[in-house]
Amino acid sequence: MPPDLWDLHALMFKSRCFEEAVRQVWWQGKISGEMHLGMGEEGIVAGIVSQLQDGDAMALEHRGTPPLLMRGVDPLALLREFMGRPDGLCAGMGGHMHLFAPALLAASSGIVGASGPAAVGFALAGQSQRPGSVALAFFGDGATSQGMLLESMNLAVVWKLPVIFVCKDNAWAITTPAEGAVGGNLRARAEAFGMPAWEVDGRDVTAVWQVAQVALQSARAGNGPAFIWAHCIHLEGHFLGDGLLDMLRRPVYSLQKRGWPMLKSFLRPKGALWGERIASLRQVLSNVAAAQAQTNHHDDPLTFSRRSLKAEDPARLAQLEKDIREKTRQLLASALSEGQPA
Ligand SMILES: Cc1ncc(C[n+]2csc(CCOP(=O)(O)OP(=O)(O)O)c2C)c(N)n1
Repeated sequence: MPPDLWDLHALMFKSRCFEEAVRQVWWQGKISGEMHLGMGEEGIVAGIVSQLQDGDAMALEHRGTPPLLMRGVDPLALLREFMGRPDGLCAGMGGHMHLFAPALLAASSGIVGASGPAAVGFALAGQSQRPGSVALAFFGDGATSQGMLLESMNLAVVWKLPVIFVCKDNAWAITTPAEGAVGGNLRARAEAFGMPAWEVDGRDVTAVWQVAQVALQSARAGNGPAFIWAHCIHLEGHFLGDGLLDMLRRPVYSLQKRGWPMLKSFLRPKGALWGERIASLRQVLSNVAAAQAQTNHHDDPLTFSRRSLKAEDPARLAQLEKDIREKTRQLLASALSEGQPA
């Protein structure tokens, strides 16, 4: 049966609104440390997570908020966690990167590549304790050459483990472009390990859903792991306050903060040759341009789903989004008005 785009859009939009609220709280200084959002990845996450069943597991990386929300974690517990509160999902000790929802068999880690071994562990346990279940491993392109991830893929094939390896490829690992760090073709790599692999446009939630359906069926039937390579963008750059995006969004502030140190190092009497300095400066400018391309709303998965739904029933779409916005507003208000628990 084809997926219901209304349901998938609602999942994606809930996640988007929640992360917009998180962004607001972070800029207010009420969340300490870094904050990596999944804005731009929702098409990939919704297309896959919406098909999980009881007993399935998720091993997540530093962008764990959308999958956890879509799997049903209490958003208030998540927001409290990010704010470091003792009544948060992990008693305020995990922050946004190290989350654990035992009832949903979901765990995240900020160690790049660690979702591979964690998913293999989930799948190994699932094979004997929850036959027919699967484990997801979500990771970015920056993790694809990590030894532990490649070892996990190999082990999953050898032991025929029901793992779905999902690469959410935005073509960047912080400021390192994938073309300078990832050799070969990721689909061919996975196939070389002996697992079926698909490449899909992560902006298109329906396309992801369809590929994931085949991958999940295969893993549940005992055929071993599968690999999904999905392309996406990150609308907020690598993390909130991303320096490259900041140069575009707050040029005056950025010039004050970064312009003078950059000029000083550029003009230093000792150091690199002039040609190298100019090349470095050019590299920074081209990274800023690339960061802007990452935030192109034409590539937003919500723009994609909205286009189809608007054509079908604009009033229904407006109402759906209004309701979700209102619920998120109430959630945020209640989180911000709470005192610390005794
Ligand atoms: C083992 C390890 N090395 C380096 C880092 C620092 N680090 C955090 S996020 C990141 C980039 C990850 O890029 P990617 O996997 O493509 O995910 P994205 O942030 O683009 O979603 C790096 C290098 C880390 N957390 N863990």
